[in-house]
Amino acid sequence: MNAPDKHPIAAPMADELSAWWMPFTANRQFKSAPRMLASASGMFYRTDTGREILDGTAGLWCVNAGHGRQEIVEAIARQAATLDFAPAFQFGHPVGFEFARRLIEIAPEGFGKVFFTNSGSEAVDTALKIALAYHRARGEPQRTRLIGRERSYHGVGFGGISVGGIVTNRRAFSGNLLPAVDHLPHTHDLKHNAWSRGQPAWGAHLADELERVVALHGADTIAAVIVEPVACSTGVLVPPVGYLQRLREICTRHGILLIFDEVITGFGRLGAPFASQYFGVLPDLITTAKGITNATVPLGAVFARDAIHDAFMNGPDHLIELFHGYTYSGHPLACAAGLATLDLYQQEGLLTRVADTGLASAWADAVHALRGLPYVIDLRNIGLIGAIELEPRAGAPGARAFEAMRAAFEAGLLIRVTGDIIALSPPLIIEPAQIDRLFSTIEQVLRGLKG
Ligand code: PXG
Ligand code: PLP
Repeated sequence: MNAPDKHPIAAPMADELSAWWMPFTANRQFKSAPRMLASASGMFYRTDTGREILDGTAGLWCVNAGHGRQEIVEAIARQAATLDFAPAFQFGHPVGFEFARRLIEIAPEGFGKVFFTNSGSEAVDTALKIALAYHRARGEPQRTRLIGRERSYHGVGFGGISVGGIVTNRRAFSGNLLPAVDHLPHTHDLKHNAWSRGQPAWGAHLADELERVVALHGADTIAAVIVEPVACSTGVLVPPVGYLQRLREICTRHGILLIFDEVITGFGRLGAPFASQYFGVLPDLITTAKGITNATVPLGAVFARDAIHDAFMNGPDHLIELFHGYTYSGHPLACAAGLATLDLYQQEGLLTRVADTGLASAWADAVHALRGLPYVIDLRNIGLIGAIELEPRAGAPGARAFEAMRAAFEAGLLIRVTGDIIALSPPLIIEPAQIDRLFSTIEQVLRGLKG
């Protein structure tokens, strides 16, 4: 504790929050009026002042089984005491293999392999790299181009922001994004698909834009197309009827891999384990994270069809087949948390609860009952996801929804906003009375907006 003069004691309060440079946050605004979540249980957070906050967003689209689940807490503690860490490069551990086997049981048909990462961003970068290396392994190394979509979010790695379609996430880094990338148009157009209940009828033809991109660049230069089956972060853009099927057909016709980014849609959000099963469309690779451990320990995973993996399994058997991996790939604590999470999902039927119990349709009714409230210009829903699009305030885009987010928090409800869109995605354990409470709070907030 020498040289205290070089480490002046911070002025209390203001500086207590200064050290954490917060992610995707208006740091100065937050630190001037913090919204502090101190504990959580079931459907609720509790603030540092003891106020109860209904979780309308499953944390950040990830706490699918609700908060503080004892079985997961205990599994993590047991694993930490048994095997805290083991290298996964050239060594292995039982819980990693067991979790991969269990995941395969709920995966879409033909998906026999799992590659572990620590986040969705890493899962996306991993899937893009597998796609490039796959074509090389098969003798088509010139397939290097990656096709993303406007208004898509694929995390924040350089790969993910390159194929991603959010200008604010790209602008500051635009000199050094991946070079061989193109984008499809997004499918959201209020002139044609406002007030859609579930999938919009209009818009399947937008998948044909992939044929234009193929004609422009040549199919033999394109490695993969990556899309979120439902684009969630940019405001809940639900795929038009037939759109994903058409993307699949075009990719198959041209030997292009199709990657579904299911970081949000995986693990029951739509009422099936994966969106691939919900929509009846089989991609070649699936990226996941978030709900895979109920968000208790960071973990991501890429699911691969056997044929993708098997294309790498040649050459001398002492050689590494894929030069890729993370120190914490398949971390024992994350795998133990994931196994306990899967047990809960299965015991409580959570991966299909939204579809099986009529929850999706009660949810859709509740979302669309907001029609006519102040500033609401669109409502949309799918599975246990809802979006309320507000008319932007003149000259201040985003301000109205930001105000709604702050007001909702004051009223005891956690919502997520992007631009002037409110996104809702509560834990899959939500009960009807809590759906009522959620939407009556939203109604009160919208009626209270100051203009
Ligand atoms: N792909 C998709 C489709 C995602 O939704 C990622 C990749 C990246 O995952 P990680 O674990 O690296 O964050 C995501 C993450 C929001 C919000 O409010 C969404 C995400 C993350 C944070 C906030 O919409 N999605
Ligand atoms: N940077 C350095 C200097 C490293 O040694 C490593 C891993 O050994 C990394 C980055 C990558 O870290 P991780 O494997 O956790 O992604």
